[in-house]
Amino acid sequence: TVAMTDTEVEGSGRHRRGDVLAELTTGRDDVFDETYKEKDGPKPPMIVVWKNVVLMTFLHIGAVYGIFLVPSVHTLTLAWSVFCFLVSALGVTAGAHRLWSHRSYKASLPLRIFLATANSMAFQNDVFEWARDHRVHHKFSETDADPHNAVRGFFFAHIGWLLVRKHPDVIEKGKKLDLSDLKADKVIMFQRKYYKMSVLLMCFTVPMLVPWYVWGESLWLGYFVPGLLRYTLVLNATWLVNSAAHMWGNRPYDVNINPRENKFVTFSAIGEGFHNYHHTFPYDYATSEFGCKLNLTTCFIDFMCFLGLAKDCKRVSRDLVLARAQRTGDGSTRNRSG
Ligand code: ST9
Ligand code: ZN
Ligand code: ZN
Repeated sequence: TVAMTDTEVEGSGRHRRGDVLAELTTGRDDVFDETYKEKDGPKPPMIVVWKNVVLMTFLHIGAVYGIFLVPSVHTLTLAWSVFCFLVSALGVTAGAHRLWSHRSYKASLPLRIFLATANSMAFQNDVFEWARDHRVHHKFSETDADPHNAVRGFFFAHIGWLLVRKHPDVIEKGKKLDLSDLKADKVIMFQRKYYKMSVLLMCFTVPMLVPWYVWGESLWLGYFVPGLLRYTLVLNATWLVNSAAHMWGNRPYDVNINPRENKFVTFSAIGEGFHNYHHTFPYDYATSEFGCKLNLTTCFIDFMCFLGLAKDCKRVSRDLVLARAQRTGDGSTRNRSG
């Protein structure tokens, strides 16, 4: 199910190698656009959205309260919380990110329904909006047109960008993206249409009701631990990719960009911390040259391929990775895992 294997690329000579790269990169709206220049003059004022500040504050207070409740929950509730963490995380990593933002593999209808449902459990905006913001993030990385521009500091990249109005360039550039593939996906349009209801159900109600119904956990504990605390942890694990992995770590593939290989983020974001690799080769379904290593999301996609529910995984050849690392990397080739 891997579309472009090493042998295929290696065995076909220099010219063919170029073709493969062209095939991977042309006509894509998630590849860095070097021609974009930020506008001169003063930056537009930051407009705080107080409603979001209040909601995010309460969410995090609720999550801290949830941490104190952890010792009093049933062991099965803890296991259920971990399960909900992993399902919602996959809805973001294997779903919104690798499938819908980057089209790095193909998924059958049942898998897309699962991933969209899991994505609603993660409550990070609907997939259409997530993928639109993510494509501008790659195409205009670390500029005014990047929604979570890490040049504006850790706090802005982590959560601050969700608390203020967007820079006008994000919207201006975002409107020019090709999003026809997302509009044509009925699963995505369905999730967008019923988004609020799906979040209420998947992010809060199901995580709370299952422990109550199946092993008699209190609704209170079910709401605060697998509900609020788990949700807040998934959010922060995701946001660390935008903040920490754009600031701390090695740059083995391209030293000219800010995204880095960050082991801690790789662990907490189930395989999404190989961020220097990912921004260099955004079309690689494994988001790393190491396949399944430290990368639960890649294992999951491989397993889906094995079941026949996914196919056509795009992969960058080892040759190409090595050549690129030699040409633009920071020299940390011995320890490319970050
Ligand atoms: C959340 C998202 O947390 C997290 C995403 C993280 C991404 C991470 C990526 C890293 C790599 C992947 C790794 C995954 C790891 C996962 C690990 C898991 C363990 N293009 O938005 P509005 C237009 S969400 C084109 O209101 P404002 C559009 O017309 C958390 N157009 O802008 C839109 O209308 P419509 C929960 C765009 O007013 C209109 O503008 N959610 C674009 O500036 C207005 O849009 C929240 O907290 C674009 N890019 O407000 C909600 N953008 O919608 C937070 C906008 O009809 N959001 N337009 O199309 C908001 O409240 C607001 O968006 C705002 C900005 C206040 C932030
Ligand atoms: Zn990034
Ligand atoms: Zn990406």
